[in-house]
Amino acid sequence: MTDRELRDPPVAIIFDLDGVLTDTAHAHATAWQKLANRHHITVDAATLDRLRGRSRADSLAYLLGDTPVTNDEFEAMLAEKNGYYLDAISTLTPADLLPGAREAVTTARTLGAYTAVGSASKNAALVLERLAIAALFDTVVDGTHVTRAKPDPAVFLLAAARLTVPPRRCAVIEDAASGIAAANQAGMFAIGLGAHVDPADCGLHLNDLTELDVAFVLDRLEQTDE
Ligand code: B16
Ligand code: MG
Repeated sequence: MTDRELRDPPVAIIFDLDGVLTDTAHAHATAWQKLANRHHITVDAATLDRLRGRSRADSLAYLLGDTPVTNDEFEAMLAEKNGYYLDAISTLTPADLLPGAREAVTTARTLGAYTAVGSASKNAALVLERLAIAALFDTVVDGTHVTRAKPDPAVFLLAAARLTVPPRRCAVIEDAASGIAAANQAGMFAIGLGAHVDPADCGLHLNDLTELDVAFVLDRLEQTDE
């Protein structure tokens, strides 16, 4: 899997994608807003915030609430929202990596950790390719690989299993409450970024990735066996 020197016992940092490595969280919110406007669904900032990190289908079900739609209408709305999202990210380039993102991943690798992406998005491979960062991850688990979405821990547990690193020696970096809940449920060290997570739910809370002390996190993961 890798030719660099890895720590023994092995440790891993699992990065969420949207809102952690790049600001596509904003593009998702704009796409949901467009869909809502076109279908006369009322949506406010608090509702959009609750969609953060959740799968496309879970998000639409939440937006619709009790509004009855057929399966075909539901699928058509999912496709419509994804069309708006794909339009919004059509100009994505490596310049759209968030501050500190590339440094955090490369430092983790230099210091001997496995690196992974754990995203709910079915567009994760496309986004990583546009950011030109896919090669910096030992494994990528996304919405095409799991059926149960965050806050279910499946996406993070599959990443840990692929890397053969026990969950207690994995850290997860997340911008969404649903992702922090998934990390805690997985028994991983939950690092929350920004204003959309409750610091009380996080093992560590930072404003953004420029504040991340990777060496501190890796040392802490190693000590979970002591
Ligand atoms: P898609 P993450 C999540 O990605 C987004 O935060 C969330 O807003 C989106 O609904 C979900 O992916 C599904 O994305 O429609 O592209 O399949 O934050 O888990 O990287
Ligand atoms: Mg996210």
